[in-house]
Amino acid sequence: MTTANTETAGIEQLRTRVAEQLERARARSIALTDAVDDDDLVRQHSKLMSPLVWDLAHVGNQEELWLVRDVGGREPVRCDIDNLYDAFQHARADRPALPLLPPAEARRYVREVRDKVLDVLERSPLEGRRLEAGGFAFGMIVQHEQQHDETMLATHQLRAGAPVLHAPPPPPGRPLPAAEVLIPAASFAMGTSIDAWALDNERPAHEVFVDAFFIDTAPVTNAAYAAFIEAGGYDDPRWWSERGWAYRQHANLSAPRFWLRAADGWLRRRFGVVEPIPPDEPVVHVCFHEAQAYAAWAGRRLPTEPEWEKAARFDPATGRSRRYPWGDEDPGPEHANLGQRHLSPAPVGAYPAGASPAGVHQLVGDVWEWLDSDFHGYPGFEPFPYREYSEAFFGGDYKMLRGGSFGTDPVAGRATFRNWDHPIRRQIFAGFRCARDASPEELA
Ligand code: AVJ
Ligand code: FE
Repeated sequence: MTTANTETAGIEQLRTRVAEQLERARARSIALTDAVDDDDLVRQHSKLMSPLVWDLAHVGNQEELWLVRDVGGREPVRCDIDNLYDAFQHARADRPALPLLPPAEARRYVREVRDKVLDVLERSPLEGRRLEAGGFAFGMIVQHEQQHDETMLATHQLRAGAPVLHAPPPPPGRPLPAAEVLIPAASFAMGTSIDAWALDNERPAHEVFVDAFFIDTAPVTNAAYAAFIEAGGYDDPRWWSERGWAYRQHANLSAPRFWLRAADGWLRRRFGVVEPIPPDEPVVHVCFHEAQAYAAWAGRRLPTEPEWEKAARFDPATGRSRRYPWGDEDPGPEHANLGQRHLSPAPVGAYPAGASPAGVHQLVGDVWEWLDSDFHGYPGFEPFPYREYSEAFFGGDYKMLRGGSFGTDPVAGRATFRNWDHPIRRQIFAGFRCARDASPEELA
């Protein structure tokens, strides 16, 4: 083939990939909303969450704004509802009271938008203009829908009633050769300037020096976390930050969210099922303050965001940063527990093929990991294409989360992907792992 033909073939492959990703995201949104009746769709299951029918129409509205109107230059599908589905106009708690599109109308709306988008996709050069180059705007909208699908999964977890979601159990755990590994001092390339679908807050790539540190080879398990509870960790302010202790008192925290104390141990409620807590699964549904208190009790600390990303991406053999801990290859079922394939974290050691070069396991998938870092732009950050995706949150009361959970789609599972939330949030699928400084003796 000539160079021009090769390029055309590349663009057509990209077009096919975009169409597949749009379809996969939509299949998931439909599965999560078809699983319950209309009454459940419009109801608020928790003040922390939107009604599911809001998420659905909001996903369609963002798709209309960016792909139909901006990329496609088409007339609005509906110009009367933008304000209703603008996340900055209405807090989640207020959304049920809005004159939202009822379920049947919301479904019709997202279908109509999608039909137009498939036509826009056929006509886009997928190069040239920054919004279209590499299919960026399409990728952004796919990731937006998938992020809302994870939010909808969290709403399902909060919902009372019989189970409506089903999935096979995760693969079994395996013993790990070490509890922690040393990541030697060195600078590494953090973030990316070349990943076509990376969002603005992941850019640009920049060198960061990270001092030597130890990081756990696995996230903290339910069994380890239960030991902290049994040792009185929730009743000893020594382990908590001042803010953390104030919140622990105010909210009367005594265990992860969804844990239930039983006569002979702990149970949990997971998507409507009450079950014994698997000891070797990563703990989930703890807030940043609980993670930090556990780490202090264990004589350790949470990793920082650069430490986490270096552990996840740096390849000492080549000096390069990888796209994922295991390499540049897209996540398969052998690498990581992503994509709502299972409806829980997998036990520690379940993904040996997903380990990093240093031997750190389950960095991607299973649970989001709380980090001791605030949300800021990287040096050279530019908002693109809109301030409200990232920049509006910089410097706010947020802590960083990395690595994705079992509820995160692979399209948002790359190791540069950044997530953030308030340090008190527990409904998200978040856990943590610990780290510690390396002493001079250990480095000698
Ligand atoms: C990056 C997960 C914090 O859900 O608030 C969705 C993603 N941005 N719609 C969120 C997002 C706009 C965002 N998080
Ligand atoms: Fe959104």
